[in-house]
Amino acid sequence: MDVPLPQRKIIHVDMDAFYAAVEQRDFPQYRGLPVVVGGAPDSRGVVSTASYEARRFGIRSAMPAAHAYRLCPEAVFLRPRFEAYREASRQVREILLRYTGLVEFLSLDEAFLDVSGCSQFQGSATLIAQDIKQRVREITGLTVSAGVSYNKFLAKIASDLEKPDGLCLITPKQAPGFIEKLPIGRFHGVGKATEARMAALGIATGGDLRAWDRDQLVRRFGKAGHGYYLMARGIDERPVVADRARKSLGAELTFASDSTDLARLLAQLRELAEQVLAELGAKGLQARTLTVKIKYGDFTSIGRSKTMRRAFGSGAELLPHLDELLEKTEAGSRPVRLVGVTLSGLEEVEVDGEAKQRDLFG
Ligand code: TTP
Ligand code: MG
Repeated sequence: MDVPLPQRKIIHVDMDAFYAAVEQRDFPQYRGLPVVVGGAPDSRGVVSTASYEARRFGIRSAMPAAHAYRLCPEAVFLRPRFEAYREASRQVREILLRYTGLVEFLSLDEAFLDVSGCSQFQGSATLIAQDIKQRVREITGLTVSAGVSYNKFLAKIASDLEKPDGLCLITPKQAPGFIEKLPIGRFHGVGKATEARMAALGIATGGDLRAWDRDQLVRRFGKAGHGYYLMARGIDERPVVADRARKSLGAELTFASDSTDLARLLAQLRELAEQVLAELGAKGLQARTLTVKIKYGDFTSIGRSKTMRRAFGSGAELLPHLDELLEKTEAGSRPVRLVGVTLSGLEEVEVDGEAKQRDLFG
């Protein structure tokens, strides 16, 4: 027998144009201008993010910086300052943990909170979200968008609806209407490849997805098909997992075309490692094990790992090992489709009793 679960209250917060917003905060001369943070326009680097002014020119994350330059040559192109982003992220982390210990940080600029058990503001998740936005603005000088709903999937959709500086609620009653029109690529777990497969089946929106029965979806998409079936009906029972329970952190990237260029693979691995390290720092964690993942052109994957004697939290300790692990693969001779970096053996950094303080809030 199915026992109905009590309705949860989930908030998803996502900083607005995060890296670019930090630059505009720290360098007032860039405010109101198109700002592009990432690789140099005359390099093979890519755009990390662009200010909303720059987005009007069509500039987007992950676009080659050279392309961004062609779209808007007068934009201000800046190299990332990860230390500043880590610091802002740390401040936001502290703010969020004051509401509940049930906070799951997804990246430097994004987190889920389960506030079902919170008594502040008579338990109103919308008022809590409003308060979070105000505190983030006061303490960091940055804006954050928040989405409120009864599960993770819809809270994440909601945070994006009124960006920047948005606050949006999707109630159980409104959910079917949103999902009906939602492009399939916005569903949790639907990446580019799945999106294309769905398109081939005539599934472009949540409404199209809903027309498929569970067995058909499972036959086509395996276990994920079951998840799609539920999501199309507004059901997503994934819990918010506090970071203490986390086992590993990682990032990966699929190339537009397979590569045998070792220098390029290494450069990409370094970028991914920087990203994961930033996330690691944002969560107040250190790691012991580094894993490099490679997927070859024929879709076979391998991982090569190294466990350090002491936990590490910075690039100086980690970056030299990327080279060494990459050499233990067939990259260079065999075409590579995807590279990834994972950090595991995570432990909390003990500084100024910060971890203890977290326990108090938890
Ligand atoms: P996002 O939250 O995706 O983007 P954003 O915060 O810049 O803009 P918004 O949320 O308002 O749409 O990513 C957060 C940060 O992560 C972003 O500022 C830079 C970094 N990032 C990359 O380095 N590469 C990427 O491809 C993406 C998407 C983000
Ligand atoms: Mg963001």
